[in-house]
Amino acid sequence: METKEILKLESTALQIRRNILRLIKAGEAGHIGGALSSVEILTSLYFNILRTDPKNPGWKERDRFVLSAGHKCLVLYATLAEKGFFEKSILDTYGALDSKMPGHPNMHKLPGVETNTGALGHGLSIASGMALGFKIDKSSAKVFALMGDGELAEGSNWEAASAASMHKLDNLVVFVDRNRLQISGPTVEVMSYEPLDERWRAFGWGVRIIDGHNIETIIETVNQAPFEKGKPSVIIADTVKSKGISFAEARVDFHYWKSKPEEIELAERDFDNIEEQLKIKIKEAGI
Ligand SMILES: Cc1ncc(C[n+]2csc(CCOP(=O)(O)OP(=O)(O)O)c2C)c(N)n1
Ligand SMILES: [Mg+2]
Repeated sequence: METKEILKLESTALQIRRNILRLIKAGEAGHIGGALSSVEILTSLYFNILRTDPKNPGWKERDRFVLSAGHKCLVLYATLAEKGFFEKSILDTYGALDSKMPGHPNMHKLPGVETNTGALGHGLSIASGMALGFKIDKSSAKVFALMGDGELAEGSNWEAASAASMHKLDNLVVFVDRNRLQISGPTVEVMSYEPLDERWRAFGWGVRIIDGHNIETIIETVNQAPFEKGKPSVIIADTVKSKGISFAEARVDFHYWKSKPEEIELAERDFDNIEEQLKIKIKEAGI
């Protein structure tokens, strides 16, 4: 990929982080950790990979994105807003009773949300059903899903994983956001599913392990899918929970953040620093 394109996507990722903070400011709380760890994944999907049309969210041939770990909704809302699915002012309604952006995504309220999620362990079944439907319809549309690593403790996922490989759903690409934490502690201590790559392979999937914050790697990896002929693909993305907010990074107590105004200010300063670094990179690249 061209440096210019990568830096543009990194700037978009920063803007999505700023949108997430705007949501937190409005609602004064939210699932920040898993939202921030998956910013680069959603940036790559919505700004490079997915065939979507924000002005026509119901376009039949569009690719589908299923946010299986629905509590990560802040990153979905922030990305859809950045992509132009709706006015950014809606971000300021987060936390209000009648908001189109509830604590878990609702497809009947907000354009661009493909399915309702929040109860963990259902998204992979939904995504597999969509992918099977596209096969039956002989559609070229693809299905992408994002799961949390803690979410994998739900047994229903493994039933869906078996079905997806049995039905040869090579039009399905799943990300596991491996930030190594879930709600109450490290995933390996709460309910370990390591080694994840071997487990997915045993269930009949093509597997890649990547740096989940490297946009170029994410895009190049997705472009290689299906990784194995006739198999669904899973990308295990190694990430840092709360990535971008220095005082919250890799801390389980920031799974859900009840924010204080002075913490918001600190987070804004972190984002300003990221912006400064990006400006230097852009200058160095002569863009
Ligand atoms: C069926 C179900 N059980 C429990 C919960 C409560 N819950 C919300 S988030 C979470 C932890 C998820 O961890 P992970 O999938 O690793 O998400 P991330 O680290 O990306 O935030 C739990 C247990 C839920 N939403 N659904
Ligand atoms: Mg996790």
